[in-house]
Amino acid sequence: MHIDLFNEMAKSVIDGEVDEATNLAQKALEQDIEPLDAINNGYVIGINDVGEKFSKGQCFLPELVMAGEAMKAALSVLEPEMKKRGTEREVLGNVVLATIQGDIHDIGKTLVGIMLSANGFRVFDMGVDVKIDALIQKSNEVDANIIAVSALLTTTMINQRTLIEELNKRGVRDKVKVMVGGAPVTRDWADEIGADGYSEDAIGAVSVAKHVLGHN
Ligand code: B1M
Repeated sequence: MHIDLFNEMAKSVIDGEVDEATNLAQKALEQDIEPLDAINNGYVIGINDVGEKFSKGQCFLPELVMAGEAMKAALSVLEPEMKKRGTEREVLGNVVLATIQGDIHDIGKTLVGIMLSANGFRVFDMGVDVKIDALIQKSNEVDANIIAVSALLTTTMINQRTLIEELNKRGVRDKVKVMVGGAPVTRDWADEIGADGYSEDAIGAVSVAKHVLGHN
């Protein structure tokens, strides 16, 4: 059922075709296909394929970024319709996402956000250079299950530690899991600072997020 259309959706993401992804999402609505089916059977297949290829070094960053753009374009057509129909996806958890204080690198963090939301997490992307206090406030406000922080500089990864220390100081460390990532971040660093999860890439961040919340 609708297999050809789903395949075209996956391909539009793999090819990074924003207009095509948008058109196919509109076509799905015209054909009365459930938006959730279009997302799960079409676009998610595409973004996961590109994510896996990227982590194996089989495709380049611009392809991943374009795939993310196509995915976002399709979701922007389908998600409002899902809200109207009351068929919103099962939410696996609320994630407050940011690049940590002092750091303005955006791309990796945004890809992590795309992969997490494509796979069922509700992501509150606070952008870059986000102060620790603001992260904790947002986490309280949206009752976050995970605070996910990216750092690209050896000078800013230290703020991932400060975040965890601050959560401890405020007595809220047990209320939220902390995931860390970014080019200079390693599993050893994550263990040293007491983070709950670490992934070296955006596709891995999905399984780590599921794992820390006990979804697998
Ligand atoms: Co900057 N920069 N940069 N930079 N920059 C690096 C990181 C650097 C390694 C370049 C170098 O010297 N070789 C170096 C850091 C050195 C260090 O500390 N060890 C560096 C520097 C020094 C700087 C400035 C200080 C330069 C200056 O002004 N003197 C400055 C920083 C300013 C600041 O932040 N306060 C700066 C600025 C910039 C630009 C603005 C020009 C630009 C960013 C544009 C933007 O983001 N919109 C930029 C860029 C593009 C880079 C490089 C070239 C590429 C970063 C990138 O986007 N990678 C980078 C060199 C490099 O890494 N090759 C470099 C692609 C992206 C997909 O990968 O972000 O690693 P990444 O994300 C991956 C994984 O790490 C993981 O998943 C992603 C996808 O698989 N991941 C997570 C990321 N976050 C995760 C979170 C998770 C889980 C996984 O869970 C929470």
